[in-house]
Amino acid sequence: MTVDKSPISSEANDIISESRRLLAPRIHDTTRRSFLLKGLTLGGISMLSGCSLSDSQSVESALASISRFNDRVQGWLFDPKALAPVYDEAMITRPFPFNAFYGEDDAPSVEAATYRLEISGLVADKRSWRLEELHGMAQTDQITRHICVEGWSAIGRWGGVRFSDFLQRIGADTSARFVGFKCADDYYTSIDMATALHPQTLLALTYDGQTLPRQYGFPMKLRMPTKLGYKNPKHIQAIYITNTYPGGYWEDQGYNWFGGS
Ligand SMILES: Nc1nc2c(c(=O)[nH]1)N[C@H]1C(S)=C(S)[C@@H](COP(=O)(O)O)O[C@H]1N2
Ligand SMILES: [Mo]
Repeated sequence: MTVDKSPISSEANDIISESRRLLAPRIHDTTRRSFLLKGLTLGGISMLSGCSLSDSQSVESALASISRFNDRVQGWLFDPKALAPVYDEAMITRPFPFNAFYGEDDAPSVEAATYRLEISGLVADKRSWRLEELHGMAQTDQITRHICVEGWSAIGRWGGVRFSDFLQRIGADTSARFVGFKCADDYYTSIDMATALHPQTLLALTYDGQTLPRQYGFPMKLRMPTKLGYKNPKHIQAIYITNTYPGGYWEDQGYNWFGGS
């Protein structure tokens, strides 16, 4: 038998290390991690969840409680200052892949002129926003890799308003736990406040220097290179700040809620 010893391309290496970073919580303190994870035997699980694991319903609620536990550990390990890699313009994937829970032709068409971004929950200023007002705020651009759990990744360039600037502008209670998103296609998701405030989290209005195309999320998407694809909502219509767990379209079907590094 021959073993292929050819070096992995730097592109493949990048994808592997970035996926690893996104899928596994980054470990800064190994003692803390092993302390937390060693206890996760079946006995520990039943203690954690208060379930006897004797029927499928209690197994299911035990698993749900592990998932919540994982979210808490990941949130705790999230490093609010660590930056995701950025790439050169030459590395942008063309054409950029489309994905949604429906086909590309069914992506919603949102009317720019009548569009209003609705704001609710724990914020001082709940007035809605017109697109021109968002374009009037300071804009920034970044080239980052989008990783989808369906097994593909692609590099793209998104531009828009730093989400932390926006949250500050609307007087969001940044001590709240969650930011929730409702989309024009009935997709929905939510993120932790630490990621909402991360410097690379963008309220993206453009793709590759152009108005965000319809299928990629017009009029805006939240772009987070620290999170997996399904956490990045397109066609955002409403944003709300809350302490009540909002879940998400895929998250409610079993995908990990934290979904990132
Ligand atoms: N509104 C909305 N946002 C969504 C989705 C969706 O179906 N609807 N799919 C998610 C998933 S699973 C992925 S991989 C990315 C795909 O974004 P893209 O079309 O720009 O590649 O959008 C995410 N955000
Ligand atoms: Mo995805």
